Amino acid sequence: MIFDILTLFPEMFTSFLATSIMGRAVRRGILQVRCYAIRDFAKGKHRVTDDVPYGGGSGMVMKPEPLVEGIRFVRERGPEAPVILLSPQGVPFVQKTAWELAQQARVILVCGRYEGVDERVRLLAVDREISVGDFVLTGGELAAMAVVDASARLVPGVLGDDQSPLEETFSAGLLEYPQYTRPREYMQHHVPDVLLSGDHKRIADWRRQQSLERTRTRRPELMDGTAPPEEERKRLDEERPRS
Ligand code: 4GY
Repeated sequence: MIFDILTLFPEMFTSFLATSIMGRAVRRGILQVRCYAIRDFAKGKHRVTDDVPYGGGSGMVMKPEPLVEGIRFVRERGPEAPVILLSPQGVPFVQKTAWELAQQARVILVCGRYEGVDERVRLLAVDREISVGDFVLTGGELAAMAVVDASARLVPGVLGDDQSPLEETFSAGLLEYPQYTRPREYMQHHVPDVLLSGDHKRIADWRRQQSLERTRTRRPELMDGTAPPEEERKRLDEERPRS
């Protein structure tokens, strides 16, 4: 999978792409990430990328020309790819979005800075706009890294064979259950006995109960929907009386 990223600060991505799971995927060639400096597409001696907002107000706005020019350049260098702008005005990025992007051969991410991006960039050069959360960052770079990380780890071969993204939080539509490792007792807190029982059925039941309870108390909106989580739906369907 290829990510092409347009940013004013390509150096922000260096350690992210060199470290841990992402670093290994890049070295193996399963993941390819190319960063392009928006400033390289700005004209004039000073290569200015921002300007004052029409209508007044504080802060600066990203000029349209360097962004539109940069996006055109990147699009021409590779297979067809959706152009995605990261901003708080975007459609919420959720696990389902990550699965969807992980199917793409290439994705182009555009990182804004300052107070915003000239509206004509969206109109002329952007296919979709996504937000990683209801907060305001100083730039789209951290959001882009979140999108790359969450999507790339779903590409076959990126995670080790012992880690499956299919049985984790949000895949089941519920929050993850509590996890423990050694030591058995730490600061007077014991690992729950059930996890030492060796009874796989009891362990699975306990974990599901914990997931349900955790979701109910922390994220009730994940449960108040009409659709029950996938796993529960299957079970309910099997138990359904048929006439
Ligand atoms: N939240 N989700 C986000 C963000 C910074 C002004 C446009 C977010 O995705 N991006 O806060 N981005 C803004 C800063 C220009 C990007």
